[in-house]
Amino acid sequence: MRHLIFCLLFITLLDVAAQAVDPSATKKTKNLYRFLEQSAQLGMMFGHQDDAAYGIGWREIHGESDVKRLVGTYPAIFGWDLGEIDSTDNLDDVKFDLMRDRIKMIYKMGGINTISWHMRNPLNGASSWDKTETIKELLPGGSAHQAYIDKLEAFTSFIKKCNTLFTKVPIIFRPYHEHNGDWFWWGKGYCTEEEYIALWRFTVEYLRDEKGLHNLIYAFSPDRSRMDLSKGAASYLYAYPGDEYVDIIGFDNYWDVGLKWNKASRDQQQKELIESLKLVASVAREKNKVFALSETGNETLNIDDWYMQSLLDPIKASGTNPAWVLVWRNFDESHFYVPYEGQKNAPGFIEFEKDDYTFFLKDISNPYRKSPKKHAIE
Ligand code: BMA
Repeated sequence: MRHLIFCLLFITLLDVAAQAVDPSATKKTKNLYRFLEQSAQLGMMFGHQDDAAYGIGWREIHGESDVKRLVGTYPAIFGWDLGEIDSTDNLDDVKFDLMRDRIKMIYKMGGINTISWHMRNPLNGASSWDKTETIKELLPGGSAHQAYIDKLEAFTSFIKKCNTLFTKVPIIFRPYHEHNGDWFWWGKGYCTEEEYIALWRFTVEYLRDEKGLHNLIYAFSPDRSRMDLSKGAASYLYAYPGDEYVDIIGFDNYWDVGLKWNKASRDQQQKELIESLKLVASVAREKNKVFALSETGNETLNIDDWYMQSLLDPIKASGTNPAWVLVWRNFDESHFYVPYEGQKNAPGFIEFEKDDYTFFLKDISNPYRKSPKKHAIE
């Protein structure tokens, strides 16, 4: 009987399981996607940008991690950025060779890698914060189309260098993030919705169909500060590339968790975090996609009990089950998002890690295997 129930449940899950953008995705990539979907039903993975490359007071030490220093385990999700991919170091001085080695190491220890891309403007070489109207020039026929192809070639060669002897390491790729904001050259105001969509689709098709990369999971991530919660899904879906081109319905939310420009009370911000999570999760549900809080954090963590009260409690209260939450990088004592020993949010972060709902590396079993051990469906 128990066996029958298990089979029925499994069939039901197969039926409703989200489909990845790449039908030819490698088995391990499909398994990872399934893992993200299933593990979200049980808890939320924690991620940290550049965690394995540097932290407060250290750089490039193999095995080191600010998260591990404090709680004894690594994050489950490791964020990386490919800005300045055509050079030897990324925009935050992470050597690409080191990044490649760490990505493989993380894969081997059963962690998950996600890549964002603060891409320099292929049209004029300026930084990603450039405000020149660009995208139309990157599309086929545009004056910088070849320059854009060169970027995608550099991307492809980096992704291939992350392959191990036997595996094309699955990676969650999150390009052109926060595009509803006006701070990047791919943002609102510097291109039309149609152009943004065309660039996204061109990119997916080029990497998947021309370059044969079948180890990518594509994440879409607008910014909460430019979403009008009263407008519902439409405000999230600005320049949405389409269900065939997106695997993860994510969003970046620094706004409702104590950003200095948000003058609303803490209470009000908690309410709006809950509302924003519900809104994006409902889009994900309707589209049958995995939902994630792709970036959040509070720079320098001066707010009391930030991890529990500003982040975890509202997430739990929302009942939305994001697959993961990723906080930004620990550069130095004036720009960090994970506390260090002695910092006032250190005890709260330890509590956050101990909570049954949060998954760090020690809490997940191989996410690339068909039936994850700890997360077997029973
Ligand atoms: C920002 C800051 C910058 C960094 C950029 C890309 O939020 O951390 O210092 O260059 O992200 O990582």
